[in-house]
Amino acid sequence: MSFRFPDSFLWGGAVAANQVEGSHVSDGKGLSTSDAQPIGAFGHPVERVEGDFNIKDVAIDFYNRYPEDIALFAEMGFTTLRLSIAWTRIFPNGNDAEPNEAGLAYYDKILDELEKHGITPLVTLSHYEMPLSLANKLNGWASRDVISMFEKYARTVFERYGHRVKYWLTFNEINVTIHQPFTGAGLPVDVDEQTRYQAIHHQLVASAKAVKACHELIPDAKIGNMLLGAILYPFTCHPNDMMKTLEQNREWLMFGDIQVRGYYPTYMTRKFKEMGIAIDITEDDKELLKETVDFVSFSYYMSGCASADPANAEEANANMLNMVANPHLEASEWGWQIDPVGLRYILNFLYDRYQLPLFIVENGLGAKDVVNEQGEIEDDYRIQYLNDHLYQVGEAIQDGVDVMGYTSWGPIDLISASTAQMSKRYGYIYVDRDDEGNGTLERKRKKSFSWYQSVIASKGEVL
Ligand code: BGP
Repeated sequence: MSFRFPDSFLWGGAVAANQVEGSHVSDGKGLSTSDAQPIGAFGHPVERVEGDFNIKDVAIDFYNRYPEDIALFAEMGFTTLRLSIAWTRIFPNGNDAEPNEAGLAYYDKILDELEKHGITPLVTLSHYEMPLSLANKLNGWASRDVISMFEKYARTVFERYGHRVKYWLTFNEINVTIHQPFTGAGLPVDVDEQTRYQAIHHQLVASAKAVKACHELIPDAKIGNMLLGAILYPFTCHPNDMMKTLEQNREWLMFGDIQVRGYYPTYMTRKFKEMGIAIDITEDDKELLKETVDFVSFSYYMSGCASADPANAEEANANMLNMVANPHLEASEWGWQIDPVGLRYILNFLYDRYQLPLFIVENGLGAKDVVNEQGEIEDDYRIQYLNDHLYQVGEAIQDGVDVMGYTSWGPIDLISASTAQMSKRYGYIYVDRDDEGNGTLERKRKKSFSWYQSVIASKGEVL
């Protein structure tokens, strides 16, 4: 591409506390939903059983090895790193009277390290975890009381880090509460629809409270929402498939519409009525929802199709996002369909809808990498995937979309959210650890490492 990305474009990678840090009870940290999952990240074992193996207890030991890892990110030329703060490092039980100073001090050290390398932090307040004690006692976001607890946590970290963190996100993939109620929201897996949507409402109000607090406490910061950008195409051009696609896309766009526009869209209030759901929305809630985000961020891994044909219902129901496979696309080993053009499409689509700056905060290819006899990892498939997607980001920018930056998912191998495995790898940096927890945790540059380095150095010109 002879196109050069704008100088202001932020280049980097994205991680989440529970998928990299480990040290799950160090320095006073409390347990979170993600620590209570010995098998299958999205399960619902609320009780942590002593002696159970949870791969995230050590994860990739970023808690101790962050100086080496951040130095490697800097070597690739990162200008930004997306990371999350673990709520339970700051408030171990979610609602403690005082914050845990050791937890606060840990993120000071991370931010020092980023500053040393000139890397701009982009911080997610809540990435797929909530204090286990709130999940156990209150069913997590089902309780309205959690809103003020989250606000206190958000205010605490804004006050502590606001002088040097200028980019924030509220909830990671907030729309996933529709599909996976436990990990991010602390709800029981068999939650009824009424409770689920009430909990979602509480999360949306809490997100708006965080936006308000951020604007008050750090006036020069920008805070965004974060959506799982699961864009759907119609399976055929049948009008019913078109309508089905519109409806299914609105399941996730509802979150963006509320967080950007400040109120529930009518298509949603109609749907609630049809579902027999009555959400408790107070006048105060309505006022708060008007505190809207400064930018929209999203993850993008795949696209899929929506079909109104009952013949496709079984296929759609078999996966979390109710997608029907697109016959024109290849898929990853985990069945995620690879669609670089879809990234250009979703960028244009979201920009047309919201007219706000967009940030791609996750994108990447999970794969089982092999270390060859020379000790090298030749991940050409990953280079191909990322190259093709970034090329389309360049196209979208030329279409006129305001794109703030790109952080690929898992720049260093980490624990997969959906499988709780180490072997689904995304990194430019290999970590020597297997699904059973064996390995030295040694870091190694993959082939994609120097590729990404050259992309950043050339501001996208080599794509
Ligand atoms: C997103 C999550 C991340 C991450 C990624 C890849 O949905 O925000 O936490 O893990 O997906 O998914 P997986 O790890 O399941 O491959």
